[in-house]
Amino acid sequence: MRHFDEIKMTSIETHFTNDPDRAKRMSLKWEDFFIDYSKNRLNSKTILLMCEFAKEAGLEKAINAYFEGEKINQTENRAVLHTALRNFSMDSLLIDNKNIIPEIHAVRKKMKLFSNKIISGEWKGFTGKSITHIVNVGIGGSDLGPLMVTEALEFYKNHLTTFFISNVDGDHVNEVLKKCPIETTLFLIVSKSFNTQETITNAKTIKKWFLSNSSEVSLSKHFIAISSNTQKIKEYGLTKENVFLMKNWTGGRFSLWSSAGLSICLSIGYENFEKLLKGAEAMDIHFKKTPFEKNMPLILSFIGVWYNNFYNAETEVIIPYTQYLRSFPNYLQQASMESNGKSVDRNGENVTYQTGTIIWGSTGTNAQHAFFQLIHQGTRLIPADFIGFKNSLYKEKEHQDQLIANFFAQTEALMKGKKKSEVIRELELANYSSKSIDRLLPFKIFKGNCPTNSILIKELTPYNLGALISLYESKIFTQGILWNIFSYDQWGVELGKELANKILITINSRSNNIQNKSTEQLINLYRF
Ligand code: G6Q
Repeated sequence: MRHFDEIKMTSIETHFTNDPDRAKRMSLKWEDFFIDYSKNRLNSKTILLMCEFAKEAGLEKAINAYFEGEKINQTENRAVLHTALRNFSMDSLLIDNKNIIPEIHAVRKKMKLFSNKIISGEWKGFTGKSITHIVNVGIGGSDLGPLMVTEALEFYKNHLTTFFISNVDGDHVNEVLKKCPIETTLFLIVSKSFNTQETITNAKTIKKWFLSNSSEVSLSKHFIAISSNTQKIKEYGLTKENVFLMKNWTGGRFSLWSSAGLSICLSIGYENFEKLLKGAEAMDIHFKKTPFEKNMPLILSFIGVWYNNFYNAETEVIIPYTQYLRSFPNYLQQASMESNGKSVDRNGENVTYQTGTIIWGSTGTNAQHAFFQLIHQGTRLIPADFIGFKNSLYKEKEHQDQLIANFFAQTEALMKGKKKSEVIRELELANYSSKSIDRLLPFKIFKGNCPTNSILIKELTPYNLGALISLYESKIFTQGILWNIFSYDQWGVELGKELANKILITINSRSNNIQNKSTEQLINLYRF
């Protein structure tokens, strides 16, 4: 706190004046990644103190426990092992006295064989035609990750058309079915629990649609289940050959690395899917082995905590300067907010400080023409992560130069703002009268001093995307340790699932077990 008081009034620009080497010192390089975090309201001492804080919080031990499969998801008594799904060097990892690695390899092999058959056209639908369309049916973690990655890697995509159905909104499922040829569409029902209302309802509707023009025996040619609930899959009508198993140590929001990522594997082929995993593994190794002060996920997590808990910033905005990453802010929103949206610490006590940051964002340059106004001139402090790629995939130099110029210009403008003298000079040059200048001045001044991290990556490849996702996963993990909360349960989400079922019973039975007058009024309005 003393350090915060010392530097809180120092602007980012003044930090640059005080330390001419700052840009170099506050930049990190790793493989194809470059992170410049010098445009922040902090100095080297801040990072040093955050490193000490992390040590005191037992981060090193926590990282080992995480990767070694200790049951760190204590409220559900589970290990958190999405990292094992992308580990290519380990032969053995014991969970409840069972080595889980051979099983991971077996699932990956099954994904490889299956996706090869679908992509090559060897797998035939019920009329003997090859598959042309893939539909992923799932919600939350069983949707957001696969959707985001499939979009992000569109450049590497094969001939298969891919759709995602998530919402229980019947219009959503019907709009997608309208575009799916029944003879050549493969449905992936992705639900770890196979008990999620939205997914099961959509799966039943799709099955009915399918059976209206084919027979039960054809189901196995068009439906795949990805789940850990073998009993429910059987009830749905699928046998073990059409099942890809998920394990309970794979958290939904971190499941794209598992068989839940089958839609990714089908879209870009197994080799590219493996590259995605390998990129994530490489970033995991960086996270585990790099000293705190040079560690990318750690530095990002320190900066997040710094603004959240000292400057009381409430949100963080993510701006990828590529249209491919249009769903990345959405994906991170779940990964971060579901993990760290907790108000009870690891001892079960209410926390006395802010935890999970609100994550939002959209692509640049589009966002510049929309909500950037509030970041530049609004009343709130909104730290931003700018993410860009040095090379564009179609090598459109004119476009890429403009895109990157906007990225750099915005981080510069957010930091510098526009000073009174600059505004006066600008208006004088445009021949404004001194009266008009006085009147316009307050509106045209930008206070600046808005913090940004610049994440510049060589190219959007499957490998680099894997590393980017893993970078943020480790940031989220670290913040959970610093805030002393459990990041891997989601009781708030479970509550939502229960409540909807209760109201549904009321709607269908016409009885009334709802206590609240407002809810009752809404139900009545809907029913009659
Ligand atoms: C993720 C959450 C949640 C979950 C969905 C779908 O971590 O637990 O988003 O992924 O509720 O759950 P199922 O995969 O069990 O259908």
